[in-house]
Amino acid sequence: MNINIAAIRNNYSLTEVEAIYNEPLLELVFKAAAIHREFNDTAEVQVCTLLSIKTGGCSEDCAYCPQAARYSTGVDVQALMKKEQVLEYAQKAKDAGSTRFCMGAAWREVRDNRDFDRVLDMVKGVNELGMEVCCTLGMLTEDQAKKLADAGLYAYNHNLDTSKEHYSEIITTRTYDDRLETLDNVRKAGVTVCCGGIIGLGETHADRIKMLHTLATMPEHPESVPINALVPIAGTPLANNKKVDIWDMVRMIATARILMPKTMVRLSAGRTDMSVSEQALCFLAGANSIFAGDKLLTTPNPSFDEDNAMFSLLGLKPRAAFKEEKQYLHEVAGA
Ligand code: SAM
Ligand code: DTB
Ligand code: SF4
Repeated sequence: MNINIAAIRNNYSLTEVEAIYNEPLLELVFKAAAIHREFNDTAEVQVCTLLSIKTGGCSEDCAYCPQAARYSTGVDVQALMKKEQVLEYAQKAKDAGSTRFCMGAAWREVRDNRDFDRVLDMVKGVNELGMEVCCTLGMLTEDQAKKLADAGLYAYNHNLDTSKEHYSEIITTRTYDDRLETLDNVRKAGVTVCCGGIIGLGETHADRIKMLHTLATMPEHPESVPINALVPIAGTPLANNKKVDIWDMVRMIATARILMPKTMVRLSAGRTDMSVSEQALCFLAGANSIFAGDKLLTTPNPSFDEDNAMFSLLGLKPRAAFKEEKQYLHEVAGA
């Protein structure tokens, strides 16, 4: 199939997405790499550090999640962290080279209470450190999204996880439309959108294609799309799912890159099970962001040292904070 390299589109048909996804693997990687070179600096990888600011005890039934209260996963419930402690983590992450800091809470949704006010305060504090601040706190109203924006929030992570059709096999305590509504509220508040999914949930290739189609046909592409490989967690219904094949990860990343040329495609959960060569393939296929630090939210991740060694081996460099905004201001100033 001929891919129109020059255009950013959001009117793909499902058949078009299917055709891209099903290209012979190396052909797909080659095309994704060409588009990546055309739209982005391929040496740059955004480094984002995650911190679980409120852990465990979640009321939802997401079948993959170590933090759902209803599964015995051995994750200890922890109340909302103190702002000072969060800022200490953020400063450490910044010193280690991260330019984005993402705070996660095991909440179904945000409630208008003192805990939310404390999160707003944390957002302000991390923003003042000069980092791009991201949160993932569950469902949001438009008013809550605006409050987060006013506090300086740069991005909001809210994943679709899988296709609309497969969603109810994985989560029954909320709907796909609930997810889409929160994403809409985030957009309306002028916060950038980080939205992706997980592979290895027992979904079919058709489900993956449908999820990518949903993402790529949003009125605006998400600025960032995390692609997670399921980290199977003992005690959850998906504990015994098969390990995700690296070629499936590469195929997802390459298709996402072709469909959404300027989006940050994040090689997310699952890196501890991947070799450097496998991760290099993902970067070649268009991944240009990772989560760094030895913990994701509750599960292990490669250390800063391991990632630094990988970056120097592959000739990659961390992307600066607020790069898009700086470029925009530069262009507006006519420089
Ligand atoms: N509670 C909020 C929510 O659900 O949006 C925010 C935190 S939640 C843990 C953030 C995302 O982590 C989920 O949407 C899911 O995509 C990802 N995630 C959770 N457990 C995972 C696992 N075991 N393997 C891979 N990704 C996982
Ligand atoms: C995303 O897509 N992946 C990250 C982040 N967004 C919040 C979370 C991965 C969590 C993996 C399981 C854990 O560490 O608890
Ligand atoms: Fe886990 Fe978020 Fe689902 Fe809660 S809502 S169980 S934290 S993924």
